[in-house]
Amino acid sequence: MRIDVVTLFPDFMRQCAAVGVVGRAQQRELLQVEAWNPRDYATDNYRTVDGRTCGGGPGMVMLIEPLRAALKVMREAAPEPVHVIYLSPQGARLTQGRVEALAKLPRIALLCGRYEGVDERLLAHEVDEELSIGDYVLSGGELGAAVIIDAVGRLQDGALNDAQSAEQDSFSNGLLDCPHYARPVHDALGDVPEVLLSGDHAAIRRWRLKQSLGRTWLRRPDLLAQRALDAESRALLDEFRREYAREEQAQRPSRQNDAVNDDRNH
Ligand code: 4GX
Repeated sequence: MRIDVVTLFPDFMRQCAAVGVVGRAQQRELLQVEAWNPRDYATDNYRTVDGRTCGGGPGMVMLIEPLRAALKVMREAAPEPVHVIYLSPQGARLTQGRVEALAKLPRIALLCGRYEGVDERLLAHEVDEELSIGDYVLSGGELGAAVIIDAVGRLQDGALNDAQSAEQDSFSNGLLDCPHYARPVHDALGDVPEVLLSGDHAAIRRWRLKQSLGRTWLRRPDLLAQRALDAESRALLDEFRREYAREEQAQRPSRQNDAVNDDRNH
């Protein structure tokens, strides 16, 4: 897969894509990340890329012309049509489902805005999709682009080792991940749960699924509401909830969590 980034900070984007799993994916030629600087396509002596907002008020807007020229050269270097994504808080929220779909495309481009954003006419004509990485305001689209490159890059076939396999990730099955432990088995911070040392693979699988279900129920009940559970999962979650209620009663006789738990019990 190839990802083109249109950004005023091409070196930063290249460095983001050079580390860890994603950097290795590039070395293995499973992924290619290229950056294009609209400043290189500005035509005036000052290499201007921004202008005052029409209608007045503070702030600058990225100009059509340098972005259009950069996108044109980028598109001409591609044998196939390129799916262009603009990063902004006005976009649809990025999800693992969307990441998985993007990871299957041969080529995407990420358009990074700075200042107050990009001239709306360029967005209307050049952008296929607007995505947000979350409900907060960044100073530019580059960190959003880095998030997409990372999430999509690690899903390229051969990028992950077996041990890191993407199937066990949080969200790949719509649930949060279970807890993980390594040696030592006994430590001042606590012991590794006994079932994980039992060698009983069926019991370990059930324990992990139960923890995933329980954590999702405790921390992200919105995810559980979107998902129909099979009979085994329903039984495991029931077990988790009964154990949790028992521990809660033993440890915290206070009533202050009743409202929260009432919520979860529906
Ligand atoms: N998820 N930003 C875009 C420029 C901008 C300003 C106003 C449109 C309107 C962001 C996010 C994000 C900061 C990128 C503002 N564009 N990107 N930039 N949240 O906050 O992706």
